[in-house]
Amino acid sequence: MTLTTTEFKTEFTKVFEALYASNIKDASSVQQYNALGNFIKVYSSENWNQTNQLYLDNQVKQVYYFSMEFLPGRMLKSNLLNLGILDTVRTGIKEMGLDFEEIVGSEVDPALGNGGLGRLASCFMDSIASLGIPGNGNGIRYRYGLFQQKFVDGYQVELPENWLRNGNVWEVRKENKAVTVRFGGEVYLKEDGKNKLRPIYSNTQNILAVPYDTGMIGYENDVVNNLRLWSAEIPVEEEINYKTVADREVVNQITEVLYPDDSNYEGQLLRLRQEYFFTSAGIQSIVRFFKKQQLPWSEFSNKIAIHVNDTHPALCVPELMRILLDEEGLGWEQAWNITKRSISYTNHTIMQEAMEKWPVQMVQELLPRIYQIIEAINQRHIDKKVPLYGEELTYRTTIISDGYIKMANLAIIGSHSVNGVAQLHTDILKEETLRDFYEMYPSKFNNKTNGITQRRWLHLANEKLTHLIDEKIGKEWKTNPAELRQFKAYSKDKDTLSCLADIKLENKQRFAAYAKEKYAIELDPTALFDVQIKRLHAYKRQLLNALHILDRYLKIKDDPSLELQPRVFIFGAKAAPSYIYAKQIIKFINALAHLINNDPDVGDKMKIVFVENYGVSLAELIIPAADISEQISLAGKEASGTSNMKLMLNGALTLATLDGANIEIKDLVGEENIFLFGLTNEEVNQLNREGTYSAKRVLDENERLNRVLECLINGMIPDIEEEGRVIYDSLIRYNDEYYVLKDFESFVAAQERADKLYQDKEAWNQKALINIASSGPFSADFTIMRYADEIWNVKGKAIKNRS
Ligand code: 26V
Repeated sequence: MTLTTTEFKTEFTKVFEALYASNIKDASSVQQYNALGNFIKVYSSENWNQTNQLYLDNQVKQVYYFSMEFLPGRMLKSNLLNLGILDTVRTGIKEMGLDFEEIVGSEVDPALGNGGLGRLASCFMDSIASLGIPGNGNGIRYRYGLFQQKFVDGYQVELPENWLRNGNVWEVRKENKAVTVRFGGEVYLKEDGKNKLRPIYSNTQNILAVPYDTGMIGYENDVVNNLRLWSAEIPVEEEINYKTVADREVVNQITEVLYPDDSNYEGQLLRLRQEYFFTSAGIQSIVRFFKKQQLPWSEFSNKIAIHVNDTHPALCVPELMRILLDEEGLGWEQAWNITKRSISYTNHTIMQEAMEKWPVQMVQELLPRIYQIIEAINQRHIDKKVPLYGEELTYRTTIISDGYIKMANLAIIGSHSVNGVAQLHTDILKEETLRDFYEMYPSKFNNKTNGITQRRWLHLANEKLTHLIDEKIGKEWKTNPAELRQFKAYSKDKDTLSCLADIKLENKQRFAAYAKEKYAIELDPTALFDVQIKRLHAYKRQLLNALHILDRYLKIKDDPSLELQPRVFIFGAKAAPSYIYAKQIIKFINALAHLINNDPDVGDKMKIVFVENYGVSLAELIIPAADISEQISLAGKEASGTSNMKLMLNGALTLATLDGANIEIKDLVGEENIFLFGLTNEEVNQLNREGTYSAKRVLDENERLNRVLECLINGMIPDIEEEGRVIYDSLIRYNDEYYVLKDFESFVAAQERADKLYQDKEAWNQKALINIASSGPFSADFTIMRYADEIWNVKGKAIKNRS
């Protein structure tokens, strides 16, 4: 199916007129965007329908990716790219006298996730469709996404994110596919006359789950998969029971807003409701689809793979058991085998405070039948494992203990595969965090290092670089990213290196224009752009970055004539609204930025830009403009990281600790093409074991660091009296939990190496090129092929050679 520019213009005009009955030139860019979205929907609808039909007719095995969060980013351009009509449409729009980029920019970026975990889910949806793997996303259609972040006097202020204010062209409401989800009430088991126990419910609250489907368009392969997001509504026949506004609110609340905390578990009832809501709805719709095919139950796990993205959807385990036992009348053993064989689980964090556990009483009251099933799973686990592993080890692995239900334990026991998201992370799971489980089920554990879609993060975000690569090595890499390695052959080619430098400069100019318009900051695009973009968390150590900036500032103040490599420090980070310390770090960095950006002694030697409301769209602007990628978490704490991969793909050099996927980056590019510093995971463990670390001692031994820390409390930085003191205390009084001071010196040394190398533009560009050329293995396409082969056992349309 090819589309000519003329055909596009005719069809697009028709769609517009049908929608708005007016002249397109008078329309707002939102209206133009809406019409273009509708055009794309019509254009791809046949493939969407056919893909569904094909899966059904051939009874192929399908994956269902359950995730509480998806962060798709704007979809207009990526859909055009994947449909193979981006250039045609862009030309057509231009010929019509309209502004393509303005139309693209008027799409709201749906922030239905917090950070890495949600964005990973969306990269995976893109790769699953692009590999032609029969796959579906299952999540929540939040009415409000992650809060909008504003800075007021340098403080983070949160505003509601009404992402649906202009409607949403991509979704299709499917009320014919709605299901009912039951909460609360009482339940008892009753003999059904056929020797089976069936649950009898009373006083339950029944909620209608209505799906909204969005097409996930594969890259030039005619595949359109489905992302299904559920919305909570009052069932029509129960309207009568919801008399007051407050009654109705309880229902609407379920899918009202995304929880903005990705760092700290809080046992909130509404969150548990959300988790069960989308899990139950998803599992019900899977079972309904399976039954339509009239296959025996023994075929279930041959036709269906259910993936649990972190523990948030771990109630998949008891919910599938419930349906198989109670509604389909299967026996326990058969139901349990089906459940385990179908479900797999990914762990995304080892941070103890983020591990989900629910108070027994809460689950008992909200989900009485589910609780009975969890209890039974737990009891059978104990009965089976005590004889094999003894009481001590077995009781450390129970699902229910100390009055809580441990969601990771439920996910591990109820699944056939448990994976970490980078090699080091998986090793830590096996040896430390989940050690007891690894002893019990060694073959369940496996690693799947994260990946990113090169389509959004290179083709779309950095079109110029994409063209350069195409020109040098052809287009094969687009469907087989391992081919990017061919680009290495140009690492000594002066012409290519200078093109690379020009492209980087242009991308930096683009960001500088944004900074100027938005924040009235004048940036020198020839300065070194140093980027740290990720959620604000103590373990990610934005503070270490800021202390280094402060150290540079003091140097300039000592000697304003000092020759220093000019740098622009770019931060993007949201803090969870309840994470006070993280918010204090934001205030500190903003205050520092204010001081430095306005100090005439500094001039162009340093500028700091802390962008407001960091998200997918801003990432697309910042990443192509980066020279340095800051990946400076305390070793052992960052499960993988994914901005590290995106920045590398765009030619930034990584400055990093040996943590998460940074280690794999190092292995791919070689130590000479990365700036490493800091403690290793083993050294951190040893320090923790010894318990003799003294931050105060580090401070006493380092005059430079001492001066830097003094600035937190001596009034030099205006307006951070409280924050400066709290941060100072976290380092000295509370002994620097994340070894910021311990790693300071080696961090500064790494920064100095970077400065020095930047003086030699050719050497720098060479390393940038090697980074780009080495990033193929981080394509999410490869990650997904491994999930497909090793966990899900599903086949794609055309699986290409692996790296
Ligand atoms: C955690 C929690 C825990 C408490 C309940 C609410 C809630 C909501 C979200 C999360 C997600 C935290 C886990 C997470 O985002 N992990 C990140 O996953 C990335 C993709 O695997 C990985 O690259 C990052 O290193 C990891 O921090």
